[in-house]
This record gives sequence, structure tokens and C-alpha cells, in this order.
Amino acid sequence: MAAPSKSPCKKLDSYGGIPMPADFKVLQDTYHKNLLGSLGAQGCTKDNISKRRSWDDLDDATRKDYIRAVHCLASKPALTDKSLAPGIVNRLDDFTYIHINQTNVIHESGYLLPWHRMFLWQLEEALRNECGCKGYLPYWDNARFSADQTKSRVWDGQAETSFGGNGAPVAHNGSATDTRRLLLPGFVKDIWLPMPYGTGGGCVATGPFANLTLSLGPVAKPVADPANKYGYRPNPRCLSRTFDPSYGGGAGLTWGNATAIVAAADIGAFRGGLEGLWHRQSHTFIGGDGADPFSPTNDPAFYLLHAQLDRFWAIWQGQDLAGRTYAIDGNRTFFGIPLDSAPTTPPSLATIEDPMQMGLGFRPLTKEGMPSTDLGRCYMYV
Ligand SMILES: [Cu+2]
Repeated sequence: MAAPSKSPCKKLDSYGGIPMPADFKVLQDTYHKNLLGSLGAQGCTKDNISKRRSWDDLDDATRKDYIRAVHCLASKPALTDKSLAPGIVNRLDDFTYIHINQTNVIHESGYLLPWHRMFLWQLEEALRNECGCKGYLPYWDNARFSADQTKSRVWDGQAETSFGGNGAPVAHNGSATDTRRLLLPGFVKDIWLPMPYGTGGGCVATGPFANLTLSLGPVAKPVADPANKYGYRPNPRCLSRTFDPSYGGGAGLTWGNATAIVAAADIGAFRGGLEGLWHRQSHTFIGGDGADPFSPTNDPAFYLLHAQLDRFWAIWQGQDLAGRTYAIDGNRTFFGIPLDSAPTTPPSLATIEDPMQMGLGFRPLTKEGMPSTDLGRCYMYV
């Protein structure tokens, strides 16, 4: 419910949804208390820590400035060597390229959390330093809108202050919940991902990204395309979505599940719940370009989706910073399945000393992607 207008600041733009339940708030409050208590007198402090907020709690000027900065990155030339992928056009494509390139090692693996934390931070830095964004990376507060995700200002389609709405409906031979099978390239065996048709499928026709031109991807396809295995060739097209309400709420993206995930006792249970449920269902709700496991970064909402996952991780870490900041769980590849580039390499567990490939020659160690208030990063989720 919107706050009454007599309260002129803070809550004025808050857009409602399902309030945070007490058990989640206890976890978030503990994270805030422990994180702020851990900060030193220098570097990252209580006074200079940046605050990543729900998109639904930003004011319109901050929302417009963020979207302006995304368009600004889309208008700047790429820095990645185009011999790696001739379809790379702009600064957003730099991010999509490395995400495609690393997909088979940074999902369903030990690197999921640190790689994406580093990745989001690089995007936030690019928005701020290259395009003058005044705010910080927002998150898609999807538990709050599990009753109807389209009630969130992320998706409500209001020009300039949302990420637009659903894609235009496309005719197909099935219901919205029927699935197609998409082939994930790059493994020693074929891996098929079921993907619902959803309720759209075509171009996003409203909001600030209606005229966005994508180039890289898609990568996951109904049939293999050996000539363009990773979607690196130029493929100019609109941004597509196909909302699937059966994934946006109901038994899925609810406060109850959010609380259960963040309350997990160990990193294995935490990553399992986060990746198997929250991550998968968030992407599947959006559908279209945002649900391609390799190039979902083509949808600018990707970064808000992953900020919510990073937020859950930060809250989980924040229950016990000493014991949990560097906790890692998972293999070195997707479910430990060998890559077709190294078919005889047996599965092995990721360690925090392993290097990660972040693009443009940046290869930090995994442990460097784990704290949120060290190594140059200084942010918290509120
Ligand atoms: Cu990813």
C-alpha cells in the first residue's frame, strides 16, 4: 500500500506488494548489524557504504537516471576484441560476451556466487564511472510481488521508470505452460533445458527498452547451430520476453521460499535453493532473451534479477561473516559435466583460490569475488 502523502520522503514512491515477513526481516536485520559492525575506521565505513535498494523503493528520478545510464552503455563502443566474437557491438555486449563465454563454468558450479558478484560490481562501476549513473545497482524485489510480478515497477510497463512489460504474443502449437527443449552447447553430451512458451515470445513493445537492439545470442536453441555455436555472430534483433506467471509466484518466488533459502544452515543447502529454485524461476518468469542461460544479460533486467540473488547471498553470509564469507560449494563446471573442450577432465570441486575469467583480461581469484565490503567493493542491500 502506498504511504500517505503527508510523509514526504523515503516511502513516498514505495509501490506496495507483500510486506517482508518478520522471519525474513530478522535475517536481514542480523546481516545489517553484523556487516556494519565489521567495518573498520578506514576504507569501507558506515558513512560511505553504498546502498543497493529495491527498484520499487527508488524515486522516479533515480530510476530514470539508471535507465539513462544503461542506454549510455548501449551507445558506447565495445572494448572486447571483436575477433573473439564479431557480434560484439557496444559496452553492454562486453558483459554479454564474457557471460556467454563463461556460462558452462559459472552456473551449477562453485563459481556461481563470486563470479556474478564480481560481474554485477563491474556493471555498476561501468554505469557510474563511464555513464555518470548517480545511484547504485537496484534489485528486483520479486518475493514482494509473488502475487503478481507485473505489479512491480520493474515490469509494470510505465514508460521510463520500468524495464517494460511482456513481449508481444507469438502463436505456437501449445499452451503457455507447454515447453520446448533447448540445447545447451559446449558439453561432452547433449544437455536439454525445458523452456515454457510463456504468454509472450515477441518483442518488448513498451517501456524504455522497446527499441533496444541486441546483437549476440541467443545460444540455447531447439536445434544445434554448429556455424554459430555460441551466438557470437551479429544477430541484430529486438529484446524478447515471454512472461510465465506460473514461475513468478505461486509455489515459487515467495517470501516463504526466500526465507527458507536464506536461513539455510550451510553453503550447499543455500546454493542449492538459490540456484535450483530462485535463480531458475526468476529467469523462467521473464523468458525470451532473459531466459537464455548464456546470453540473459541481453535483457537489462538481468542485473536486477542477479542483484536479488546477490542480496540473498549477502544476507546469508551476514549471519556469520567469519564462518561464511568464503564458504564455497560446487564443481568447476556445470554439475561437474566435462566441457567438450576438455572431455577427459574429470569433475573436481571449485576452490576459492581458482582464477575466474571476468573479461577484458581481468582474472581475479574466486575469493576476491566473495566479500561485499572489501577489495574495492563497499555496498550493502537495504
Ligand atoms: Cu549467469
